[in-house]
Amino acid sequence: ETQIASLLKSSDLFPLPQSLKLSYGTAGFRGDATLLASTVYRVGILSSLRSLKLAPSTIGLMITASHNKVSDNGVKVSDPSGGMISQEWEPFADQIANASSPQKLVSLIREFVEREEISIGGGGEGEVWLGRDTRPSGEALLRAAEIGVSSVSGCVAVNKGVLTTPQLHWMVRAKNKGLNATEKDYFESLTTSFKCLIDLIPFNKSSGSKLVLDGANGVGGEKMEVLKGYLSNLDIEIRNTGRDGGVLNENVGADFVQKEKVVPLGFGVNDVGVRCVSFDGDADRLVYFYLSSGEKKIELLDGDKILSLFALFVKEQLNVLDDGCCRLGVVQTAYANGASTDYLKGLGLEVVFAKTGVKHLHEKAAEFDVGIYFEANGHGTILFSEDYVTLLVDKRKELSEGSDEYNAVSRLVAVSNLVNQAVGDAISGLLLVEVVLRHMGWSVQKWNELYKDLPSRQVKVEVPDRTAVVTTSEETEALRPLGIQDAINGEIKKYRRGRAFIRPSGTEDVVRVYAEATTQEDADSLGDSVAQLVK
Ligand code: NG1
Ligand code: ZN
Repeated sequence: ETQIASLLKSSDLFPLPQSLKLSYGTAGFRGDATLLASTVYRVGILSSLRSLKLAPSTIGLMITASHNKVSDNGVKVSDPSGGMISQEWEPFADQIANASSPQKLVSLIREFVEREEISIGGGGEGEVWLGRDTRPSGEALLRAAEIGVSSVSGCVAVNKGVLTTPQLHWMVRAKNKGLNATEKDYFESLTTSFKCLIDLIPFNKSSGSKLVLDGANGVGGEKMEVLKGYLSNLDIEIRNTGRDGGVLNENVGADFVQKEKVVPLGFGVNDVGVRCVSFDGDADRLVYFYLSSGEKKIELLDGDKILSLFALFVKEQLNVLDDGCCRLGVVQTAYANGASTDYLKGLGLEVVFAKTGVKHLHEKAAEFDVGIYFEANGHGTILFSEDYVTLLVDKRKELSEGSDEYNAVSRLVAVSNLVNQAVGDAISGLLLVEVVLRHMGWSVQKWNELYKDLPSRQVKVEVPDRTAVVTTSEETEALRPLGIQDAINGEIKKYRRGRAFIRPSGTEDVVRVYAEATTQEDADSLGDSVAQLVK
């Protein structure tokens, strides 16, 4: 009863704004920051319950709206593994976020606690680690989260300050594994494995040509500056750190660069030919690009191309080991450029498709010994199963130091330490791209030639009810409205290498149309005619 009184009292501090309807969606709750205090407070409560349910365990709560505009904010929860919170808890998240009064909120919590058999007020074993990006609204929202967390008795909130989303996930994962889990440990783990990979490059030991980073005026640029202090062998210039007056995600960052295919602010004619990379606002996505002429248009190396580079490198090591028993797989979504899928299949790789949203890709990648996943927008990582890493470490003991096999095993183990095993991470992704390019002796232009993207086009269609569109599990075919897929197929048939699909967005109130063909004109025209069918 004291627990209930405490919840009623604290929830009075955070009334629900009228007309707010929230859904946990593909990437947590997001919206205008001024409306989110009650939501974040409630997610604080949920995180505490999650921690008690899985006791003893630490849960992560991240305050960010990623690539969205600076006046937005959002909140998402990390499970002890460092992955997104189990999808089984999403309906409860939706319910409490939308509960219309403190009484309603408390009764929902009460029911849930009973059903899930969560024991509250026991030994004080609940712990939630909080992080936020650089948004000005983050500080106050973090306080709301702290109040939510500690209103559940026996739970403590630990403020970890400004972090990238993947840093918080990494730290939560490490903590639950009983490993060193500070931000410094994160940087040390990355730099140690990066140096190890650089030392394993057969010939070229040069520090490579200069890389220029667009930090999206967010947390990523700031953290890369810290990391730079740990590294002597990475020549990197960091722009759009947010300190020079630029606005978060405004005409900068990975989302802007990938969607608009033009240079971000702060880049121009002087950068022609230079290798450049953009992070998004919370540094869980990256895309590379370069300027081939003095114009604004860029050559984009998106998530698909990063995936292809990584797959090639991992495959090369496995070939050295002649290890037929390692199951290497890659996971893409329907948005992956068809040319990338052809390329990957051409390498003899197993390619599987998942629904949009990294939690779906992550799940499928985890089924392999080594599973590589990327969304075209630059969010992805490489997952190594624990059994496979153990096998590699054991195998290395039998190999003679310096042999090709020994080096290949060492590279794979180092990659498993470098690449964030919890979520996609722009910082570790950048380090691995830099390693692989130096290993291959490739320029960014040479990397871009792995395959040529098919022209594509995306259209957003506003409809009265986007849930009227229901798709197959891989989202490549529409089951509903009845008959629409036949009509889409009819359009596709008119184009050489035509491909198109529709799906309801998980983050916006629209139906998305994707179209691809051999010329831009054809892709545009296919996209437009499919959009007409949706209207
Ligand atoms: P929706 O709105 O469900 O298409 C978008 C992106 C996803 C993912 C999520 C989360 C596209 C086509 N979709 O999802 O890849 O990043 O946002 O941020 O880019
Ligand atoms: Zn992001």
